[in-house]
Amino acid sequence: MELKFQENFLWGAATSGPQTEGRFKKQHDNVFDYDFDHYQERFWGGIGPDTASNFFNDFREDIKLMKAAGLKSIRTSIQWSRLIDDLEKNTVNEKAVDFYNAVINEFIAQGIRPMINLNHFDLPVELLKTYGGWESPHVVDLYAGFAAKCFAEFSDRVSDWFTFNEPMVVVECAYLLGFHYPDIVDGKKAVQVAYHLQLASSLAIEQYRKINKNPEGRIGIILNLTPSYPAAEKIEDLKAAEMADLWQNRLFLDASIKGEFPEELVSLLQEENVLWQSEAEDLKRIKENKVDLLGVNYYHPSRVQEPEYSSDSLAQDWRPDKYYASFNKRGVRMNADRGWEIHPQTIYEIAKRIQEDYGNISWFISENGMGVENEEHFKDEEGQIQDDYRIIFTTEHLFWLHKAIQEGSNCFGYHVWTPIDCWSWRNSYKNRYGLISLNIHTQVKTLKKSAYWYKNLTDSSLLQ
Ligand code: BGP
Repeated sequence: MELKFQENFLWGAATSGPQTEGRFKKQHDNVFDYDFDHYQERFWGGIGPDTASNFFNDFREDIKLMKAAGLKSIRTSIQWSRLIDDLEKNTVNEKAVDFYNAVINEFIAQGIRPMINLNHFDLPVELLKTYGGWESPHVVDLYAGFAAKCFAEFSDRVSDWFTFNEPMVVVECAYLLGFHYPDIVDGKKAVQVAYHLQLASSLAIEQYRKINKNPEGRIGIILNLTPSYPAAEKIEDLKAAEMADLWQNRLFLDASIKGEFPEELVSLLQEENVLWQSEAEDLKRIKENKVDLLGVNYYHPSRVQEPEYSSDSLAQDWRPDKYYASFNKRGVRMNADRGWEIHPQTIYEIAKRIQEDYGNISWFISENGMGVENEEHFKDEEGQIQDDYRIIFTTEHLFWLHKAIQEGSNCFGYHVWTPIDCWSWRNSYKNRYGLISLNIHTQVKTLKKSAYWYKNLTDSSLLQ
């Protein structure tokens, strides 16, 4: 098999500030720093984000390794909790500006195009404690101010911007499932937080249109799209799949690309008496500030069936999953280490949907990858990790992406998660995703077999 991708296809990788930089000289703690300080035992191996992969100190060496792994582009993030000195007055910290300038300049010097995301779950914890975080419209305004500072400082050299990474993860993990701090389980609050995250994204875009200094500049959002497959072709499961899709995908997708929340969702939330509080003026700003491009993070599909109502669940407060139940299908391919189904064809279906239902907007795969435990067991005699499973995983996903592009999908790139093994939310270093391995004791970083494979691919744009 030989598949050629278009000449200017953007091959790269994705990472984030909070998962790589470490806490060195940071102005504020974000919610994960705070969570770790108070509930260390909740993190795999009791390891928090203190050092991470030491990007703050090692970024020049790390970027050289990324170049060796064939990256032509990178998506990372600027941490609000590092850039801003006084969160209320929105004043920048000059040393942090110097750091991000040095990082951006180094990427450019090494021929790697920097794409910058403004929020990767990393709300400064003071804003949570003082205002209730994303429950508060004031935090939305502060975020738009932070975004404005980023555009003013860096948009002369950065042409691709993203307002949020996976806002639905903040809503679900922090307000419904109790996975992320502040571990609130409250459907009504979750709905309000979802609305505020969308509003914050739109207000950041509004700022961008005023401040951007780059004629080629564009701004988008990164969404974790999880097509929902019904368990069976029966009306109850089909309905469940539609509801999961409305909540998990269409809420942010419609609002970001079409400028409006799905009508079906708004009516339902209204009927249930949990619709968000909104101002007409803000809904207008959401309508006026649509994205230019879309990033899609794809790891696994979602499989749903009709929910089973018990008297307990009926007594609970409103939650979106009262309309659907997620389940793991038996007999499918799994990445057992992470507990995620492997279903590469879904990438093709996502592409088709963007093409048919979302005006074939310019988009790219902003994250896709395979998290594996105990990779040191796959070392050869020279000490190189032989991660053939990762090469197969990536090849299969790219096969389906290529097919969609051949059929007219407006996809301009692919970013693997992630260049160098990084720290992760609660899972810490349990699952490794990198093209480059990290020894967390010595901070030595070594290219895996997949890094050499990726370089061949990105130099030739030829998938074999
Ligand atoms: C995405 C996040 C990344 C990364 C990845 C892998 O949802 O945007 O930050 O963490 O998932 O997930 P995990 O590290 O939990 O295995």
